[in-house]
Amino acid sequence: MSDHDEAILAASARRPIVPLEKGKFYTYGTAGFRMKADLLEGISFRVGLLASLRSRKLNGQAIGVMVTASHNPAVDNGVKIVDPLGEMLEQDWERYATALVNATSDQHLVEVYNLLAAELKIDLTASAKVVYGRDTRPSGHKLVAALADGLTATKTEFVDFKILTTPQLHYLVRATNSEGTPLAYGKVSEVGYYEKLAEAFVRAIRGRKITGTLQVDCANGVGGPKLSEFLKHIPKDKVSFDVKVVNDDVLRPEVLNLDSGADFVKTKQRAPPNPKPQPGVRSCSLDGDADRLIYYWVDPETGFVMLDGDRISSLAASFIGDLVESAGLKDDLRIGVVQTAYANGASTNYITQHLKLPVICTPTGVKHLHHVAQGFDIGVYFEANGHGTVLFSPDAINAFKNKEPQSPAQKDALDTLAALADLINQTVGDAISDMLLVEVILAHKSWTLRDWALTYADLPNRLVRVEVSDKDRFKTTDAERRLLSPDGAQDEIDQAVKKYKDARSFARASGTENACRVYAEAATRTEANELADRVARIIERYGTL
Ligand code: NG1
Ligand code: ZN
Repeated sequence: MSDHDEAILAASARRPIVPLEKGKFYTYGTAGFRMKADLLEGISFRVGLLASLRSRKLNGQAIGVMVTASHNPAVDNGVKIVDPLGEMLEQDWERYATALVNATSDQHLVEVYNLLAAELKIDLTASAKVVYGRDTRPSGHKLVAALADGLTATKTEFVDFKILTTPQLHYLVRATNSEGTPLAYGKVSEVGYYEKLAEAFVRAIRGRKITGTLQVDCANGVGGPKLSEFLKHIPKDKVSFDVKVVNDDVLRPEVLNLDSGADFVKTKQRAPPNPKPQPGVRSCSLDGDADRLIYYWVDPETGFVMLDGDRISSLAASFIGDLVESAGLKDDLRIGVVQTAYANGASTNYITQHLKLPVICTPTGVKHLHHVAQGFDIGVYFEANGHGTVLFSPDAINAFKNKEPQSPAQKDALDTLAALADLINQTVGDAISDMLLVEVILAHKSWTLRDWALTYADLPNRLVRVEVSDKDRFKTTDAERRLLSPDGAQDEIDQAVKKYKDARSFARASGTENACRVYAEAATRTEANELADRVARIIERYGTL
């Protein structure tokens, strides 16, 4: 038993876990622990214990904790752990988090804590540090207080960065751990984040002109005030960037993610109703914690057109691929694109056949994409829902900075690449950083959103949510593109897909909700809808057997 025991026991009694019905457990999923906020206080406290263990295991490096439920309604919240380089918690540790959170009593919690420390050979007297932040949800306040109790009980040093976007917290974790080293990621402050982005943005734009106004819908989440703050850091004499921030009301919690935001736009495939969409305006939406981004405009002739994560991915891959070629680095650096099964088939074709870049498909959840993207010198990864980023290897960054340019054009390409490596958040998908990337690319290419949309035509597609009695019976293989069980379900899906042209469909259990998701795409809208319905019925039938 450690000398933390009594403190943990006492604090745990003040931050109890809400027991679940028999046989049910809390699990650390794709998005950490996420549920109704009133279930989360005890969980947040226990996450504090876990974060302290993780920091001690990693020689006192700072671990991050973010309190957010992203695009979910205001009554939800979530707690997520961030590793020292700003990445998602290492997968092995998810089960330790799950074990702590499901301890059945205060005493049992202390036992699990000490058991983990022993098993993982953690010195509980070593120093530990945690940095944390939260989005604008009112429940966040109570949850970080519970978290701080866990940190205090375990004698962990902590910094409360208050209200942040999720990517800002990831930035701060990495900045904290790299401070004073040759790999310093940036100043350890929210202002440091703005300064880094603004400086890199000016360098990446290189005097090119951004045309027209960009309207940014912030889902009434934390992205609104943070984007407004960022904009103050752009030097007006160097870049003229006309941004209209809308849906940035963070004072009324009930409007968070309501009929607005990247998730609304992507799932409803239409512009938010407020403010009333004006034809031709270049627009984009962030989600509630500003780590997803979707572009769109309402065309006076054809109506709503959306540019989602797949589009951002192919735009970035194409632009960076061209720059690498102009910089004379094509033979030195491997560029690749990472997608999930939800990527539109047309985007995959465009990237492999037109851009001639390799594409790897991984299971859903950015931790999988991020990991695979690290295998390239330049790894572009996005989920179709608009979460993603571009990762640059140390070799790539070294080449941008140190390669001797053979011509002014080569120098220009190298300088732009170096600026992009600073502009693009290397820790996690970041809607504000990704938005600046898109604006830089459009300015360089002198493209409108229509020019961008013309690069390829999306296959019509549909995503359906299907309620089932036990989603865990649905097991997948091949990066979630095929069902292994229940027996016979995949055969039926295959038969259904065969009936349609250019069709593809798959079903999987959601990692964040108690349901299955069915995705279908086909040559026409009618066919895509019909196929989605058919497969949804198959899943419904197997789901209630
Ligand atoms: P689930 O619920 O596992 O489908 C959803 C998104 C993921 C990811 C996570 C985490 C879809 C189809 N799924 O996962 O891409 O973003 O939430 O937020 O968009
Ligand atoms: Zn989010």
